[in-house]
Amino acid sequence: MDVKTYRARSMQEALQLVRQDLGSHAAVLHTRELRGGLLQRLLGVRQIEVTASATVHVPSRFAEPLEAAAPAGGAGGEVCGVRAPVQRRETAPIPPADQQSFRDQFRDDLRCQLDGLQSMVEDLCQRRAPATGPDLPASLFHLFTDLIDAEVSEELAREMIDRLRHGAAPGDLEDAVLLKARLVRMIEAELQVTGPLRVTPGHRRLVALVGPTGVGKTTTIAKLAGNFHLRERRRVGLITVDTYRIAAVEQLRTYADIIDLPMEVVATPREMRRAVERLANLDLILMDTAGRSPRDELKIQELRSLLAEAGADEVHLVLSSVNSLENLKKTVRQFADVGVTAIVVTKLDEATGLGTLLPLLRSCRLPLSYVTHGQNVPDDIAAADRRKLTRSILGIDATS
Ligand SMILES: Nc1nc2c(ncn2[C@@H]2O[C@H](COP(=O)(O)OP(=O)(O)OP(=O)(O)O)[C@@H](O)[C@H]2O)c(=O)[nH]1
Ligand SMILES: [Mg+2]
Repeated sequence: MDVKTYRARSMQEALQLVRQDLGSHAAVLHTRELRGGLLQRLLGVRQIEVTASATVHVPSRFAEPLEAAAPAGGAGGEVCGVRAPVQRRETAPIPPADQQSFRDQFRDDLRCQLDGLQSMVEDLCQRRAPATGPDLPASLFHLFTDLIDAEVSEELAREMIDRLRHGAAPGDLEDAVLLKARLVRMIEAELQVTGPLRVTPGHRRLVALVGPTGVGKTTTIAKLAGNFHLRERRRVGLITVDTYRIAAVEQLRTYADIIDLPMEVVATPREMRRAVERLANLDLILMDTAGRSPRDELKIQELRSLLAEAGADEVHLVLSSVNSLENLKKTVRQFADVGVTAIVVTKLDEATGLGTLLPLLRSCRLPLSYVTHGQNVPDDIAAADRRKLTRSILGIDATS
């Protein structure tokens, strides 16, 4: 059986190869667009594969629409010069002169359809990947791959490279340093931060930390308490509403004892009111909460009423940087009801790439307050800093 495969950058080129090799009567058996490697896709390089045969006679891939369009009884058409056999039907014979005009009509119709299809596909490719067209300069290509390596979503990476490209004068595209500096500024602008908690002596501020289980809420509370009490000499107290597990209460109590802080354990809204009253003369009350599965609607509502009863000034949602973007987005959505005002990101020391923060913050429109980068209390915490985070995302040495 004589079946051959041809590859080219366009359908027209592929069919030309078929014609040259197998002659104008070859049958097109199958066509497809190959996905290609990442590099080819990024550069917008297309590859079309056509399978054809000079001897096999089966209905061509192009035959069906032609048959429908053609008058009954056609013995076969020519597809851009390549024969496309059609199934025979029992119909009245067509005079030879008419057969010729049918074939001509066939060919013209098919050419129109193919041209239309090709420009539609090209148009779609351009719309999907405007920044990564065939002539993407190497400097931008490297920045694009840097963003992908940092786990920035492909959509946002494309958008940033596109903005860089369109904002650049022709000479700028050769200047890798300049482009990188612009990308740094672009990322910094994406990262909204709150700065450290504003704790003023004599003005009690109540800050609650909420989030899924095991993300580091209690450890972060201990770090904040340690810093504000031991280093900034503020009067700090702790409340825990995590009464589901004795170990959780004991965990916070251990920190309260070490740092020497008052601590209240609260199980009901009524107890909450009294606890807040007892700590009323402090500068900062930090409230620890039980890890909530974002799927547990009832517990989220319970948390909401406790926070409302406490009159929390700020609610920080604690998220682990180890989680996937989809997971993080889902968590943010499911905690939306408790009135989150900022995001704390933990476990930066364990993250493989911090680029997920960019699409996350863009989608939830919340600022970052703190980041934590280890288990040491109270050291491994810092107020979120745009410049440092951007450098971490792009893997730029902190000293450069
Ligand atoms: N590597 C690393 N580990 C951390 C960090 N923050 C917290 N952890 C660890 O994460 C684990 C869970 O921390 P917890 O503070 O108990 O987490 P939690 O959110 O209070 O957990 P639940 O109360 O069970 O919901 C502990 O082993 C912490 O030491 C961090 O920034 N980096
Ligand atoms: Mg805890």
